[in-house]
Amino acid sequence: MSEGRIKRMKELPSTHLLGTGTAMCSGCGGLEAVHQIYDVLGEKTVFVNAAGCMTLLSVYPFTPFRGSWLYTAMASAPAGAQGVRDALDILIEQERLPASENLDVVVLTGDGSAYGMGMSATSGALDRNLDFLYICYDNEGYGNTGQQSSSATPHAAATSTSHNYAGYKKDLFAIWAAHDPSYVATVIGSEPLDLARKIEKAKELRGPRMILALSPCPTGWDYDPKDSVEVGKLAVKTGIWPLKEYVDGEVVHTRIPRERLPVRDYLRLQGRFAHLFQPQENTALIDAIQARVDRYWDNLV
Ligand SMILES: Cc1ncc(C[n+]2csc(CCOP(=O)(O)OP(=O)(O)O)c2C)c(N)n1
Ligand code: SF4
Ligand SMILES: [Mg+2]
Repeated sequence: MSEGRIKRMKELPSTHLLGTGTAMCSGCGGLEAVHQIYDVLGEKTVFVNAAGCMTLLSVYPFTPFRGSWLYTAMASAPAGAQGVRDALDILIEQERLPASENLDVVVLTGDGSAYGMGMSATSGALDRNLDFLYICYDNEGYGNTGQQSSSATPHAAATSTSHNYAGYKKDLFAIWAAHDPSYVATVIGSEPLDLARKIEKAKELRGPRMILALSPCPTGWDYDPKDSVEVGKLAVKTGIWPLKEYVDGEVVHTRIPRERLPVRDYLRLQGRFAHLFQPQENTALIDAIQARVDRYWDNLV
């Protein structure tokens, strides 16, 4: 782990890493996305949250949420969502709750749960055609416990459990689309109009819907918090994070970076990739990362 990242982690209140405090890191790209999503969804929601950084948002009296919140273990948020949805449906059917007070059930989960621990519970909820919105803020690691690698960690990234991550980021968008749900979309906080349009669309639909938000994480990715928006924009402009949606069996790209910037520009800003540039540039590995991105876009045409 780089000295910059160790310093930033030491500066956090100790409660942060224990998941029991109220501190969020400045420049948190996940928080930026969740804030924008909540602006569109509003208060008539129940958030069912899998343990992670965003759990810190629920701590009374500091919570910015004005609706309801249910905390679950990492793997269990979709099961919790099923229970809440069933309870609301039964109360409305028995006329113990007016239909006007119905709530949207929203899972809020990190990538550790979404790509890994919670995958089986999520697949089951999709099979049952559960009416819920599933938001994954993807900071590409177990952020709350010190950025251990997850199945969302990109190839070659340094994490607290890998100097040079050997795996490849799982394609969660494709895994969801294979279940043929109502809606799947990728978003990023640095593209707020694209994000708002997709949340509005998801809000109008019923059945399983996922919003997958790449979430630049200054603490885990090791860059200056002021660069969060820039890192997010580069993820889109280099083609590393395709903005797209799946609806009615079709995948549509909502932004196509016609003249893609080199992936170097994105990698170089982040301490987790510093070993690709120092003490000397690992050209072969950077070229291999570029080739995977090029292949993705070349296969589209
Ligand atoms: C079953 C289980 N194992 C471990 C933990 C401890 N834990 C709490 S948050 C967290 C990291 C979750 O990572 P992710 O889902 O990516 O969310 P992030 O912390 O990055 O926001 C872990 C391992 C837990 N709560 N439950
Ligand atoms: S560790 Fe990353 S995702 Fe978690 S609060 Fe800090 S910046 Fe946000
Ligand atoms: Mg995470």
